Amino acid sequence: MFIKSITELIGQTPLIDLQLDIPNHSRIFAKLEMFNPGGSIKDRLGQFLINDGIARHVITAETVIIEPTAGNTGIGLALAAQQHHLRTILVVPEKFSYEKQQLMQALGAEIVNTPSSAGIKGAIAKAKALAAEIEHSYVPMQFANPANPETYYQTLAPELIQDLNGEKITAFVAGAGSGGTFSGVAKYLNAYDATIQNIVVEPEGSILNGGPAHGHRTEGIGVEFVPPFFEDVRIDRTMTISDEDAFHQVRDVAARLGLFIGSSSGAALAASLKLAKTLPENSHIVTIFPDSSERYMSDKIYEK
Ligand code: MET
Repeated sequence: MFIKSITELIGQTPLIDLQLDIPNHSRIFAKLEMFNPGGSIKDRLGQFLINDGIARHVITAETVIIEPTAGNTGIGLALAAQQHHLRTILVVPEKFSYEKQQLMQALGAEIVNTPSSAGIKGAIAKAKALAAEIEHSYVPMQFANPANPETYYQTLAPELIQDLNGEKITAFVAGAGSGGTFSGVAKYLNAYDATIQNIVVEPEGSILNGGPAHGHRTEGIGVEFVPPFFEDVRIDRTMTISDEDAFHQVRDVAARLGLFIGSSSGAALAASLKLAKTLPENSHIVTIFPDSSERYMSDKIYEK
């Protein structure tokens, strides 16, 4: 394969049949998004948000990009912004992994940290405040921009259909942070086959199940407010997964399948396995593995 820019490698990731031994012969397929060049599913989003801003003339040569992020969206944005030499400021709650923050800076982005206790809402507020101060700034705002679900509607979702080559999908299972991946893919899949069930995954401490908001170790998913993108998508079930269950899967797939996955992938797999038990024989579950464990080594992701 010959390429002229690393960004040519965004998308067209593999879909793996995990070949798990599930008693009712159901199969779980996972989209391996860690194979994007920036190491996560958010490369797709970064590229789409920058191209969308340029197409709408809200991004010009002098624009300063500002975005609140848990890190992966920041890496994706920094990668795309670098191609256009755009100054990029990423607002990141300090709790998010050291590796992700180093990678954003290595790509040339500046980081502004906000207190972990203020959550992602604190980072959103800080990004808005910076945008009000800094001239020629543009906040893509992944938490509200319809281009976020649109990214996955146009790229990842059709890839799933192609990858499966006509195999029926029983359920789509995905975590939600901004909610863009879940909503965009669910919408596309339901237009293709309305019988596909959409299952959203959150860690304990996220609010979708009505429980109290609190911190969790599972990183990159979990919401402090219901994503606006959920308004026009059918959610068949919300599954709340403990950190313990998510990290158990992280260790298990490394040991058994040779796969390095982050904790949001671990949560998606834990939910898929629980769901499989409730589905008919020979069901097909499709899920997403957003990133790799390698960007969480400083958080001791493999230690019990
Ligand atoms: N996963 C998205 C990001 O990396 C949203 C995180 S919200 C917990 O920015």
